[in-house]
Amino acid sequence: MSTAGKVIKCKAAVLWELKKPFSIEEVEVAPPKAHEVRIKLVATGICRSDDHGVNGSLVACLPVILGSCLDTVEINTIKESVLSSSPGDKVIPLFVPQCGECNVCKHPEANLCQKGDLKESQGTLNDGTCRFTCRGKPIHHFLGTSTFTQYTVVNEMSVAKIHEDAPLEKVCLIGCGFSTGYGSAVKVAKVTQGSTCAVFGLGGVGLSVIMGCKAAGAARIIAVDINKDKFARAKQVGATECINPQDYEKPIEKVLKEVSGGGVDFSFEVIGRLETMMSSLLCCQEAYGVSVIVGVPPNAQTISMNPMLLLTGRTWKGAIFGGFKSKESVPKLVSDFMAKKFSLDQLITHVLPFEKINEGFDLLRSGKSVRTILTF
Ligand code: PAD
Ligand code: ZN
Repeated sequence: MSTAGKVIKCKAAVLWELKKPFSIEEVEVAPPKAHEVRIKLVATGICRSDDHGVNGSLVACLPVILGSCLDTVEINTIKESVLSSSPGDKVIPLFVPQCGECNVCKHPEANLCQKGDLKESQGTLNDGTCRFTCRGKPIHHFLGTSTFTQYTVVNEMSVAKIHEDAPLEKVCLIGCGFSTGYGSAVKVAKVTQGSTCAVFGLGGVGLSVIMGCKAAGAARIIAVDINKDKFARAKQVGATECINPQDYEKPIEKVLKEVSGGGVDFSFEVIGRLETMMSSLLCCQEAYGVSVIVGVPPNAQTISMNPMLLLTGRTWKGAIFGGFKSKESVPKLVSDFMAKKFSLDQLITHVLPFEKINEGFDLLRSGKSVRTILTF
C-alpha cells in the first residue's frame, strides 16, 4: 500500500532532555515536501558526534531525534520532487549536504556546503520546519539527517544513492566515521608514500585514519591511545607501532619526536581534546609536518598557541567528513568497498536492535565498542 502523501507512524528514539537516555516513542513522520525524500532506515551506526548531541555540545534544539552519521536507508516515498533516486533505491543520508550551488560546493577542494545545519544548528530541515511530531509536540532534526528512527525525511541534497547490492549494515559507516577518518589521511593531509604518521585516538574514526595512511603508502603509522585494549585492532588495520602516553613520564609529543627522528610527517588528532590537539601539532616535524584536527572538541573551547610553531613551516588544518564532497564521493566510496579496496569489518564490534540504542551508547562511552550498528 502506498504511503505517498500520508503521515507514517513509527518508532523513534527521542531525546527529551540533554544528558538523559533516549526514549523509544511512537512518532508521526510527515510526508516529504518539495525536494525532500522520506526514507526507511535499515541500519545506522552510533557515533561520538551523536554523543556530543546528547551532551548538548553539538546541538541544543530539544526535543530531538539524533543520528547524524553512519546511516543507510531505503527510499520509501518520494513526493513532489524530481530526484535521481526512486522507491527501492539504497541511499545513505549525508550530515554534510552537497547543494552543488554554493561557493563551497563550487570550490574544487572544499566540502562544507553552506546549506548544511552543522555550524549554527537550527534543528530543522532547510525550510525551517520539522517533519516529526511526538505526543503532539514537534521534534527537531539533527544535522539534516535524524536516523534514530524507523523513518526520516531529508533534503535531496542530503542523500546519496549507492550501489544496489551494497550491504547496508556495513556501508552505513561510509556515511560518517569511515569517510571522515579515511579522507582525513588521503584527501586532507595527503599522506605520502614512505612517510611516518601519528594517529591520536583509536576509535572508529582513528582506525579509519590508519586505514587511509596505509592506503596512501605510509611506512610507519604510530597509533596513540590511553586505552591499550585498542592496540590489537589498530595493528590489524595497519598501525606499525602503538604507544600509550601513560607509560611515559615525558609528554607524548617528545616521545613521538624521539621515535620519529625529529618529528612525524603527518599527525592526526582524532579524540576531540585541546591537549591532544596541541600534542599532535607539536609532534609533527617543525619545517614540513602537517597536522590535521579530526576530533570535535566537546564545547566551544579555545587554544592559545605560539605562532612560531607555524612560522617554522608546519601546516595545521582540519576538515569535516574527511574533506569529501559528500553526494559525489559517498557512492564512489561504496563502490570501492564493493571492489574490496578496503574492509569495514574491523570497525564493527557490536550489532544491536534499534530499541537497544541506550545500550549502544553505554558501549561507546565505556570504550568497549568501536562502532555499534543499530538494525531496524
Ligand atoms: P571514540 O570515542 O570511539 O574514540 C576516541 C579514542 O580516543 C578512544 O579510543 C579513547 O580511548 C581515546 N582517548 C581519549 N582520551 C585520550 C587521550 N588523552 N590520549 C589518547 N587517547 C585518548 O571516538 P570516534 O572515533 O567515534 O570519534 C573521534 C572524534 O572524531 C570525536 O571527537 C568525534 O566527534 C570526531 C568526529 N569527527 C567527524 C568529522 O567530520 N570531523 C566525524 C565523526 C566524528
Ligand atoms: Zn553547497
